[in-house]
This record gives sequence, structure tokens and C-alpha cells, in this order.
Amino acid sequence: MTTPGSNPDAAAARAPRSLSASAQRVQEALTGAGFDAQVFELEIPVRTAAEAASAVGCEVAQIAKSLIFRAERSGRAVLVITSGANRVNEATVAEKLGEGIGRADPDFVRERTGFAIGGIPPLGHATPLETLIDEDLLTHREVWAAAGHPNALFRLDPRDLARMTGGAVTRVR
Ligand code: 5CA
Repeated sequence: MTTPGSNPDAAAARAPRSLSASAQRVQEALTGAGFDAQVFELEIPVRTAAEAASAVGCEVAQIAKSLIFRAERSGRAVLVITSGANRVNEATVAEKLGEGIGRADPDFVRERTGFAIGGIPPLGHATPLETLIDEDLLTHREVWAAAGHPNALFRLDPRDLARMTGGAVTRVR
């Protein structure tokens, strides 16, 4: 006879996967906001869109890169979530925001997002971020985003990016 809950394989399948603290924060932000996405951690870090795509077996265009810029006049932090296949055109973004932008330095990124470059997630940030979402991401059925740590990712419907960030879907190229 099998006692319910005594099968070690079933127990392992149910056990919460162990996540690093920063990835766990993203999982909690997702769950708390009503999204059922599951954060998971790879054995190896994936610091670029190309590495992430090859690790999860998707197209590089399906990686949602989270890039932080600093608005020049207001000093606000701007999150641009772009397709791994695209390069953000700072002039295009500046025009949408009504002020110039520049690449944020690592300290600014950590201070405003609470995370280090290489694992910036689309949600769960330390401070509110003005957010723009690359319209090209919406051409995919599913995309993958960083989850707070270089080894951590989650899969989502790209339409959820707008819901979880309040960001505008627009052209950023
Ligand atoms: N974990 C991976 C795959 S999801 C990841 O987070 N990729 S990413 O593209 O979203 O974030 C890495 C990006 O951070 C790089 O593409 C690069 O644009 C940016 N970056 C790297 N170094 C710096 C730096 N010193 N200052 C600002 N941005 C940087």
C-alpha cells in the first residue's frame, strides 16, 4: 500500500524548486500580481539574449531583454523591454519620452530596479519604472524574460508584459 505523500518522486515533483533569493522575489511578484508563470533557474548563467535562447531552445527574437536607461532631464529610470533580435534606438525612445536618454550605469540599475544587470526582470522592481515594450515581441506566441538572476528565466505570453508593467507597446527600433 502506498501512503499518500510517501512517494519520493512525487514529493520531488511537488517540492518548491529552490530559487536564489533574487529569483524568488520575481516569482513572488509574478504570483502576487496574479500571473501563473514559473521562474526556474538553469545550471549555468545566461547573460545575453543569445545564451538564453540557446539554453531554452527558442529564437533569439523571443527573448525579452530588459534594458535600463536614464532620462537625462528628469533623471527617471526607463525600462525598455525589447526583442533579443533588436537594438534599441535611443533617439526613437527619447522622442516617445519627450527627453533624451542614456545607458544607465550598473549602480543606477541596481538602485532603481533592485537587481543586477544580466538578470533584470520585467516586474518586481525597487522603484516604479517608466516602461516601453517593443511591439515586435507581440508577434510571438510566447517569450522568455530574465527573472532577477543571470540563471533565472520565465516564459510568458508577450501580451502579459503590458499587463505586468503598465508599459506602452511601441516601436523602439
Ligand atoms: N539574463 C539575460 C537573458 S534574459 C539578460 O538579462 N539579458 S538582457 O539582454 O536582458 O540583459 C543584458 C543586457 O544588459 C545586455 O544586452 C546589455 O545591453 C546590458 N548591459 C550589459 N552591460 C551593461 C552596462 N555596463 N551598463 C548598462 N547596460 C549593460
